[in-house]
Amino acid sequence: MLEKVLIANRGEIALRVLRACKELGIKTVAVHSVADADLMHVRLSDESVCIGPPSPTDSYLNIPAIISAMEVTHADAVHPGYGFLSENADFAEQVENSGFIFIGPTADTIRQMGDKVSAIEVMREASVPTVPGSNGPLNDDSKRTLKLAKEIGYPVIIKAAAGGGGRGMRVVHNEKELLSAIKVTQTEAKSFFGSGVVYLEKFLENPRHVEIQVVGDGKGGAIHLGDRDCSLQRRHQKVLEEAPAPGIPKKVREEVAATCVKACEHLKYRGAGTLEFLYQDEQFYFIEMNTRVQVEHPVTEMISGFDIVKEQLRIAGGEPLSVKQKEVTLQGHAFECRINAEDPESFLPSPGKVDLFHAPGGPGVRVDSHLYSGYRVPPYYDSLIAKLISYGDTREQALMRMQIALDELLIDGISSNIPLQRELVRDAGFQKGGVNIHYLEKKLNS
Ligand code: MV4
Repeated sequence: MLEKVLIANRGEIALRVLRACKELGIKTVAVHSVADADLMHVRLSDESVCIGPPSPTDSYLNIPAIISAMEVTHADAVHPGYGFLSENADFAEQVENSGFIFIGPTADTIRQMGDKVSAIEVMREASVPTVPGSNGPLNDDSKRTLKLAKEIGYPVIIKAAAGGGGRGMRVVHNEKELLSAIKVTQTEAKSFFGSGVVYLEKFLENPRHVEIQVVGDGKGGAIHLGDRDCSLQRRHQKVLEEAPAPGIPKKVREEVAATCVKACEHLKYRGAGTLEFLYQDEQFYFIEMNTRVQVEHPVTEMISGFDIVKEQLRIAGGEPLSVKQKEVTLQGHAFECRINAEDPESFLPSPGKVDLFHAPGGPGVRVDSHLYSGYRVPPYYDSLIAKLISYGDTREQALMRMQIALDELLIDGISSNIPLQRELVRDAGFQKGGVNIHYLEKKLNS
């Protein structure tokens, strides 16, 4: 088992990882920027190291500084959380080459999934359903590309292989726009990501974003922990998630999850991962895989009773999966509201001093947050300040509990999206369940 883990992240996820380490009796090292000395997990960790100036490039993305901190504190492993270096294959590689453990998949797996073209190829070979498309990079053969798009049918979407999270994509509605759209996307991709490789897919007009949580032991064993619906998003930022995804037929749900497990077994996938799908007309279409723990992992933990972060630590320590698939029972329903320090009208970040923080409670309520009264939200990082999670035996009960919890939650001194979340949990369309990825933006524009 791991003895000492360095937490290469900040905010709520750093605290989440710290708590998991403590439960497992693992010593902790917090690394933080100059702006983050007052973070809750820095206070609660066994040791802490300041790794640089506030700017993420100089601190949380500074690979030599983090590896040096592992050396001086004699940590044996690093947990990257989400964002920052969590999906950086070069970081994982340098960590391992320095004799430390990267808590996550191998550098090769991260690299393979970071390239969307190769991720799709791997999944397709493992019988995971994918979107009809080029099944590979587009080349200079314009005639062939035009023919392919015609066969697939417009609209189509051009995506950068190195993209993801909504950057480097372009929807094409007819053949006269196709070749120029490809050129623009290639040029853009080259400058954004350093690779101009692009691919083509059928553009799905009204899909939901449904993802499947998996965990692999790195030796060919894997399990899934069901699905989550993350369709409520604004500008590719998720706002409110739930598990399970409502209204999906049992057979469809179970079949896709089983193919995800098969794929992870085939890959010898190690650690926690998420396969992202678009879901439309009772069909799943794989689009990307995330090789990290995700912000929304708590909703899966609530319905499975399974601690995903503790399992990441155990697997990194060389232990087998703690449960078999048959022992995974998914029960009840969970929601997560992301609470951001942002202006409710403009959505611009709203850093500053939290004069008062009061967390809600009661049965089926969980708060993952690093906030405390008097904490100053720095302006340099993501605006996520809390995740409010509710659980219930039914979707209705979980939603009721979320409504009550949102009304109890108090954050004074800074602006937040609490008013938006209070409105969303009372929205008729959302209450009905199964809204698509365009629902929130349409609502906000009306
Ligand atoms: C798509 C799509 C429709 N058809 N691919 C956006 C982010 C990236 N992860 C993939 N994205 C999309 N890919 C096909 N073939 C629509 C989106 C999309 C989207 C996906 C998930 C969640 C929110 C979204 C918002 C706009 C577009």
